[in-house]
Amino acid sequence: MKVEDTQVTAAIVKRFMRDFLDLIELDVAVVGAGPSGITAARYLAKAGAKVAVFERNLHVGGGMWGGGILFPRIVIQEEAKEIMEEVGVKLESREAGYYTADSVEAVSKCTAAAIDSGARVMVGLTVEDVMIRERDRVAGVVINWKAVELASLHVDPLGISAKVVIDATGHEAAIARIIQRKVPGAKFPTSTGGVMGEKPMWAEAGEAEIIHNTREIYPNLIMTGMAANTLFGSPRMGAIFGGMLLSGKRAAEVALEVLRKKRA
Ligand code: 48F
Repeated sequence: MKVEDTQVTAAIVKRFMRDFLDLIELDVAVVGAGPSGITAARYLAKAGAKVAVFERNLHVGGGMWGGGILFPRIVIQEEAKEIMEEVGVKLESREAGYYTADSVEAVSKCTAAAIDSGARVMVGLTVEDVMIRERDRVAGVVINWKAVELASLHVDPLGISAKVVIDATGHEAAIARIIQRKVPGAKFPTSTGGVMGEKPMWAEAGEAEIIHNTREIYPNLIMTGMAANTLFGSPRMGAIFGGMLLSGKRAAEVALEVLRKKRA
């Protein structure tokens, strides 16, 4: 078979540019491709929303790949069993209510299902800022290559518009922190009005609080996953992932509600 190097170049550039141009105006931009972000993206795409996930690493999966201390197995509770089964993850149960899964299988199948549902997953891109309109409304994300950030190059970023942004950045709650830093007077519905920071590990409390913490905390900005617990000062929970999956599903519901209100 004849292979022309320049044709390979042209095919990649043309395909990437076409795909990229198609996502510069989104219904929902999800920041972070961990379990909560990927799950939110799948439910949103399934419901017909135009959604893209921006992940700074080249790999997806966030903290789910490594299981507990690099034992690549994760625990899921009964309440989230269905979310794993929908994407075909095999679950084992030795004790009532606790299921285990292979974390590599879980990340791969959750991601494949999100993409098959129509979600776009962009890797190697850091969300370094947000776009704010009318002073207090999130209107999109500002992206740059993580490689640019690592090399400390002075390169300007690009803006992507989104009707809703989901902060699925895990322990950092990076998007909420950007707003706290850059928008004077911004107040979140926490007891301090700011990002409270996660509390020490307590799986039961963290899992119990995460769904309540999954909500719109600033116009058009929804928190999900560990970022939601970091915002509201709830505990972390270690290698149990039911709450992350349920929070991702809930974030998609909240985002669809925000989109519905905008259309009405
Ligand atoms: O940390 P992560 O997996 O978040 P999650 O979905 O799940 C948390 C669990 O993995 C675990 C846990 C279980 O009980 O507590 O920690 O809440 O995934 C967050 C993803 O966001 C990316 C980061 O690389 C990771 O893959 N990320 C963080 N900040 C940015 C970002 C950013 N500014 N731009 C793009 N990606």
